[in-house]
Amino acid sequence: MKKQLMIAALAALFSLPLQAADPAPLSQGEVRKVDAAAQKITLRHGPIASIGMPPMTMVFEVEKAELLEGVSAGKKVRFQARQEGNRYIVTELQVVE
Ligand SMILES: [Cu+2]
Repeated sequence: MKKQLMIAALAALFSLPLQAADPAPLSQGEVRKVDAAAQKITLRHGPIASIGMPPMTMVFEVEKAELLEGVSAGKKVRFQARQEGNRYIVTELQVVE
C-alpha cells in the first residue's frame, strides 16, 4: 500500500508541466569575425549580465558549430554566453533581422 502511494505521488510529480526556467535576457552584439573552423566568433558586445561583463570586443568560443550558420561579419546578433574558467562560450546566437 505504501509503495502504491509513493508511485502515485511520483506520477503526480512527473505529470506537472515542465516550467521553463526564466531565460536570462539575451545580450546585444555585432559580429566582427567568424572562424567556423575553430568554432569561434569575435563580437563587439554590450553588457552580459549573466557573467557580469561590461561592453567590449572579444573572441568567444561557440558551443555548437550550427550556431554560426548564417552568421557573418557585420551582422547584429543577440546571444547568450557562459563562462568556464577563462573560456567564454556562446550558447545561443540569433541574428537580428
Ligand atoms: Cu567581453
